[in-house]
Amino acid sequence: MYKHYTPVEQVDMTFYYILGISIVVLIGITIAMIYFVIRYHYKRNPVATQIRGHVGLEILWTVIPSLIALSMFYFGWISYLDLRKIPKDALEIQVSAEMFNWFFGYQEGKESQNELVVPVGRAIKLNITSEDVLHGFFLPAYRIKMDAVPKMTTNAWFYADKEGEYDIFCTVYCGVGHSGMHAKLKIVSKEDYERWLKGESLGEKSSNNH
Ligand SMILES: [Cu+2]
Repeated sequence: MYKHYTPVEQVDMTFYYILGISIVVLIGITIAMIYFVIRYHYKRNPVATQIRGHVGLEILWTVIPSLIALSMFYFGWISYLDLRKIPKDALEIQVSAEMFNWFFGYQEGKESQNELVVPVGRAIKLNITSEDVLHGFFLPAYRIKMDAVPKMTTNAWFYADKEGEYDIFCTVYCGVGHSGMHAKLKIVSKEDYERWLKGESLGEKSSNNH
């Protein structure tokens, strides 16, 4: 039913769903607590009331929270599946982490450092690895976070739907330069991407902005 949503939208909807339920539960519990504190204050209720078990109530407060927890899992699971379902026509880019830089390798033999350049309107598949220690590839704009592990390749993908610049961070403490280990994702037009692959720099066009 929500198949047409992107993984980004799905992750966000799951987040707001869980946040919404948390707020409702927080308010509900707080109101109940205040009510009980006042209603059963010792002046109003000098002798403690003994309450026996109530099967109906117990079933209710077991079943309802279970259904809520399961629904949270369901939305999380659905969005996770789409984050893992890499489109077949995705453009593959090699990502390699090394203290304290990100290196990107493109099909045409082109390489770049701390600058991931991709054409707009394409699904991008990242094959991520590390040359030394554990790093974490984090692209918050596309809700992607994936470990970069030495001697192993992990994958992540995103749909480059909008031209622009986005931050890439390392999320695993990997040494003294960890906090400075970031890169930029640059989503450019198809033509700019082709030109860039052939060796032209991207800056030439954006200097028109001045
Ligand atoms: Cu790192």
